[in-house]
Amino acid sequence: MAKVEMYTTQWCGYCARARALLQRKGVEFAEYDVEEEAGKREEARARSGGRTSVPQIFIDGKHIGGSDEMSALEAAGKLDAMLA
Ligand SMILES: N[C@@H](CCC(=O)N[C@@H](CS)C(=O)NCC(=O)O)C(=O)O
Repeated sequence: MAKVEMYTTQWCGYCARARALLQRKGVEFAEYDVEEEAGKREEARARSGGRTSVPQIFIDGKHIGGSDEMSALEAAGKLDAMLA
């Protein structure tokens, strides 16, 4: 099973959407709240090449992007292979 990491906030709708997609698939993921956990906002920005929005999603250390990008991978039928 791939290692999935997601930088989020509690109130963000895109985060809720990304969370729901992974949960629907039964995928476990580590979630870092950039508002609650010290240093995580800066870490997310550094790992994502400067992006400031949440969520920022990583699969096996590879930057996937945000919720829209993960949904696009799902729509293209590519996400399951990355999560396997
Ligand atoms: N297209 C992005 C949109 C994400 C987005 O707009 N997130 C908002 C919070 S719900 C945000 O972080 N805005 C602040 C910013 O862009 O710096 C995605 O699908 O993840």
